[in-house]
Amino acid sequence: MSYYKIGDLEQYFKHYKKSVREPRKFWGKIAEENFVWYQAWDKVFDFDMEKHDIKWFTDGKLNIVKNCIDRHLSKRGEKAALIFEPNDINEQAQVISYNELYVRVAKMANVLKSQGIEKGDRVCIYLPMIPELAIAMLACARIGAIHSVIFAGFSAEAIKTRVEDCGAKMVITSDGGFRGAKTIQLKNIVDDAIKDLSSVEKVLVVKRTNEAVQMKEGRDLWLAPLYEVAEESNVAQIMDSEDPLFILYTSGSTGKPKGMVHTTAGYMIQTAYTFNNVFDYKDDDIFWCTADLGWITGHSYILYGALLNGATTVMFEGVPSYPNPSRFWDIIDKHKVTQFYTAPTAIRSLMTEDYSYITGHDLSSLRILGSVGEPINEEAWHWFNDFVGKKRCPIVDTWWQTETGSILISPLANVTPTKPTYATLPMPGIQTVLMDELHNEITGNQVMGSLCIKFPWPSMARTIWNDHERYVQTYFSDFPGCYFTGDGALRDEVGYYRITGRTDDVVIVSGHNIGTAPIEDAINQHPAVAESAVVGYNHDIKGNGLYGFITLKVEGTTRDRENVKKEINQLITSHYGPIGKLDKIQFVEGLPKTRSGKILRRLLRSIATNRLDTFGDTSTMINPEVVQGIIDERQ
Ligand code: 6R9
Repeated sequence: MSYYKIGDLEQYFKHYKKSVREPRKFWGKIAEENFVWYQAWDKVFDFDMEKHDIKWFTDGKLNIVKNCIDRHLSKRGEKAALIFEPNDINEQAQVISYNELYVRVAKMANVLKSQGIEKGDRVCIYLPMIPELAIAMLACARIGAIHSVIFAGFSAEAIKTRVEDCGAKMVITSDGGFRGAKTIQLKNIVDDAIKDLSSVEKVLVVKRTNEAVQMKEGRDLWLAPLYEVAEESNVAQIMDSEDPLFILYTSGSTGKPKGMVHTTAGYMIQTAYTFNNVFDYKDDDIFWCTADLGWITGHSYILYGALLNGATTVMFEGVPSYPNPSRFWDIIDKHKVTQFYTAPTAIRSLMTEDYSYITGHDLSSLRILGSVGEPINEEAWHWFNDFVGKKRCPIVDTWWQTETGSILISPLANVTPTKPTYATLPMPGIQTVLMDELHNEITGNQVMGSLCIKFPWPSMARTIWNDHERYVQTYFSDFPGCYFTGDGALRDEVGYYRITGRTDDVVIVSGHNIGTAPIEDAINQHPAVAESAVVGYNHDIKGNGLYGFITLKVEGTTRDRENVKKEINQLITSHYGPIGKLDKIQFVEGLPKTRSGKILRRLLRSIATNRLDTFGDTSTMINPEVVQGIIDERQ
């Protein structure tokens, strides 16, 4: 019996049970039957939960890139691996076959080696969404270097913190990057970031925009001449199952960003497995995930999960609004995309555009839609379902984290019946539990609590780079014996999970615990509202009051604002109950967001509570320009 593919709901329950009762057998079989190894593992897992030392597939030897590329060559060498859609509609898309990808990765790997990069060295990659980004990641993995991708929208300060923390020996960047109508001068930003850092020996520069850049003698090298002369084949490095594959930084509510360390075998197996089942992958699919590769979603599903399955994956350099808001629909139509995986923030922004941007595009190739990054509000869910999926594509609302490596709670397309705003059921192998304030497990259904996982899973991050103590403190100290996700969730009458937001975002109003996501859901039903974020602030009578920051759709801005406020509170009362009514409402130009589209509620809370000194790490903010306006007009 094979456990790799789940065919129907009954089989899902069967596999789930098996994964809990006999995890060694379950994961062992998946690992054995679907991947190539140089040497088999000794134990499927080995945990020391005193030290939080977690190992999967001990002493196994493999290379993830051999699994992503080499083993596909005999069967699907000419199949498209990557489709690159450039920012500029006048530039031709590139289709890169598995054969070509092999050569490009091998050449890049040889360049890295020629510049002194060895197994275990850290390489930071600060590139726009161009094929070289994916190729550089794979080249690192091929030679055993640890990649750490830094999103190309980050500031010099954010790069500095990351490069310094991981002690990178090399930075790979480009002269510049195209993003919508803008050009960003990446090389200049890198120069600024690393001027005082001694660990960086080489900066490798890809040509993309032809910006003029300064090349520092002895440190900076253009990629092209080195790449030109590099050998077209490369023997992949033999890696241990637990050798680090990459470090990816994620920001916490306090302190510097955390360098989450993912290792080789467990990450490989679970990203491949979840890609295949969540998106009901079939051989001829064209998979498009709109995330940036600098985000965990890009790592696991644009790149590794997709290539491990021999899939065709689309990489888009630009933004949804350029040259106009029909760009996403253009791309789906042009490349005949079958799976479209995006974020609620993108859906909400496209929803505010005229429907005519969608009509005229043939979206009939679509089979499956996906959402990730934030709770998807009900209105966005329905719009996605009705107008993009035309009510015939299942929506997989996938819940997971940088730390979890792969999707942990999600419907399986064409297997799990969906329910708007619910991430539904845990993946096989994932033992989700809800905990109360006294740290006891809450059993039964129709309950709410802190979402924890009580058994390790293969793709979980193993540590925080250089700070194992912080790893233990952050994830394993709140609920002893369990991994704490930081999110709250409710479990409905059939056992489906709905994520209610970060538990930091729970507000206690007059003694009632209020998750902000369902209130935002109600607010977003208002026809004039584009987006909303609700946070708590100190209130003399209620303990905490609710403060709503709201952006209006263009047509909403002409309405009488006092009326809109009243209607919003009426909506909350009827959908949620009067306890959720907002005490303060502020209409704002934009909500502060992270690069992956998450609303920075922490920052809004600081503004609402008048504590402007508690902003914390804001290096991941994509639109700092909106903050001052919000502060100036705060109520
Ligand atoms: C993959 C990713 C993780 C946090 C997570 C949660 C929120 C992600 C979600 C979701 C509700 C979903 N989140 N997916 N909330 N429903 N489908 O986003 O990783 O950037 O580390 O963020 O995002 O709060 O804890 P990351």
